[in-house]
Amino acid sequence: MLSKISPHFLFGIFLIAIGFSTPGMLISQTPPPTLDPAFTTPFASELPVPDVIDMTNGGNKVLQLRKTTQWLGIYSQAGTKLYTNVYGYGLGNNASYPGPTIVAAKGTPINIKWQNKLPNGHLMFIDYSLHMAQWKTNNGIPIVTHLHGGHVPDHSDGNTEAWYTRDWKEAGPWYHYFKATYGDNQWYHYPMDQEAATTWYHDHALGITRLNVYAGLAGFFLQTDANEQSLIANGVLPDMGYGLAVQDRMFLPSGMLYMPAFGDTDTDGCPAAQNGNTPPPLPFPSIVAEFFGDFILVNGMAWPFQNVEPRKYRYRILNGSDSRFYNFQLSNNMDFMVIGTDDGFLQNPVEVRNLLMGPGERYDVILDFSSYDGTDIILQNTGPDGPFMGGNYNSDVDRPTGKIMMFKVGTTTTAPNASVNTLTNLRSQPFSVPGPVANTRKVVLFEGRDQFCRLRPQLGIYDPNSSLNGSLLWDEMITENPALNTTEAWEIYNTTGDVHPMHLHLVSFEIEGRYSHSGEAELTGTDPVGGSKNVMGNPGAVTKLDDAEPWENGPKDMALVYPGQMTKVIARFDKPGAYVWHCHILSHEDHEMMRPLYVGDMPANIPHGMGGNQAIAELFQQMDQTEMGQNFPNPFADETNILFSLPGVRDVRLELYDQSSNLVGVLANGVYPAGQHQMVWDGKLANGQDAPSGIYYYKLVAGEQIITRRLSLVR
Ligand SMILES: [Cu+2]
Repeated sequence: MLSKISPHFLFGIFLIAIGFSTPGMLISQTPPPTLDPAFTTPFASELPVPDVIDMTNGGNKVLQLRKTTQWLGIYSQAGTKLYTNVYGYGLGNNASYPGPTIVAAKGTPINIKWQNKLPNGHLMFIDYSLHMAQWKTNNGIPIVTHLHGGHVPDHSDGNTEAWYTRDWKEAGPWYHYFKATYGDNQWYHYPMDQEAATTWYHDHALGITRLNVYAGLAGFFLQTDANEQSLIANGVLPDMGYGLAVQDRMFLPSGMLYMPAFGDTDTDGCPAAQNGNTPPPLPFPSIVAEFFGDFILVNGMAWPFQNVEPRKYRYRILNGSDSRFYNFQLSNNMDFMVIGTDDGFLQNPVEVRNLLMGPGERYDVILDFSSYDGTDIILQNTGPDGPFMGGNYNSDVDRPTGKIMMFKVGTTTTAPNASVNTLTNLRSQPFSVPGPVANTRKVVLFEGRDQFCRLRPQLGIYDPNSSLNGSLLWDEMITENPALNTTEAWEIYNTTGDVHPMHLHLVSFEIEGRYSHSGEAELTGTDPVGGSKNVMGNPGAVTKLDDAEPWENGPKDMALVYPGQMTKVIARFDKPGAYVWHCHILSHEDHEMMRPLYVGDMPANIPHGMGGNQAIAELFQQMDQTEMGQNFPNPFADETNILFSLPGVRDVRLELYDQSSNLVGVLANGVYPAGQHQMVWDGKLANGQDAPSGIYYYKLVAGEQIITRRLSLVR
């Protein structure tokens, strides 16, 4: 590994360029310093409650996706509030992160137009080497909104390849297909034909889902029905409850969102590194195998508190994080009373001391504060700051990520206590998916290496008689094709060392149980892009280990699949068309751990497998998406860092201007390779003297592209 730090002096300005990415050279890059979570005192900011858009009477709404600036409860070392640029959803100009909570009722269909108003230049660094949405840089950012847990027609599901840029200027292949097939495809139709559920909407654009969600594109969509309304009206449940969207994040010292973009590689088991070959250089910026932030946000606020009364409260907890599993517990050792799973109620509430949640999962819980007048109760997390491999985790609750939020219990009540208890019937009969099971399929989770030797999780099939047996890329031939209006059992085999939270679109499934199996991944060669092709060896006779956990016995669209195990789910596929299934670790989903799911007869003209993989190498060369972040720290006194990223070799000039548009310095001038580059300005003018306090502009000219940003020097 080679670490290259090249000091240059241009017009007397000191700059450092870190991390040149030159073809054929191995790279070591130095990540920028990040904001220390210790500067933010936990439980000092109130829990935000997103605005509610009540659509229980039906109708149409236009929600706009916009860039906005929001205070996420974080502080600088000096104790000042830091503001953060985020993406949000909202009515008109009122974008917020998380987006407003949509409430709609069974039997009353609604329509939503998700209007993309995001500007050019993503908040996060983009890895163009992934299989991803292909758009031109001056048309905004591709987005597509998926209603997670929604039972909706395929044209309104938010298919990952039905993305579109600002004002539908450009769109993905499935957008065009739906438009050609169904006519207008700007309005999404939600038929509201499912039971009360804690669904949520979030971005799903191919290859940048993790970045769009990280930047803020998520919100609750609560579906209600007559049963739930009667439980509330009769005082069994308190009300519709509070959504708690739990997400981990990292920040730069300026308050800017940060996600590591330095890929890690290890050539063991890498097809491209075999036979003495040198693997291609890692792309920069690069996706990381998994992401774990050091700040915990609930509803977009770092470690908030909520004032509550000594009575029962209802919470819809969402793990909206990229990769982090939480093992929630309460500091006073009280139980969570689980009343519902992802997509509906349990038959009877189940009390648990610990609540394990993988990314994408929701649990509907009651917290009973009745006997805790005047106490502070902390929602804690004993889950790991790394990949979750199952087993019992007991990580320190005193670390920053061991704390989530605080409930401050008052001493008086203004509302009657709800009557719900473990004997309450929340639904007329236990949830089960109607049979008979018409087909059982064996699908497999793999971990291999991509063409750059990066760890790459994948899905695939176990079918030794098929030429497609083994791991499959996103755009290889569709293998999951249930017949319309049939029930299937999916046996999901895990051959990796990690737990993967698996999500199926369209359906609410039943977790039938978990089994042991003997199938192990075997590397058999190279896939169409030069990564590894694995197959699963004979799984042997499977042995049932357990039924679904008691708190999982409701309608689910997420299933945790443990290492060395098979999880069996039963689902009914009752709407035709194109859907997907994937791991909900967003960094896995964006890196090939997603596959199409087509229900019913497949038309010949569907746009799947239209050369996306063949185009990756070309795309990486062609994409002209230069990016430059906000300098950090900002404001600054001594020195500040400016990061920019180039999609290819570019002629670059980074100029510095004062408020009167006088050129006061040049921070970079020359031909720079593809990748991320970091410049440092030491606050000195060309003559070596300290620049005066004030506003300055830094302007990046990279080939045809110009990006200008503002910085502030305060001495
Ligand atoms: Cu995964």
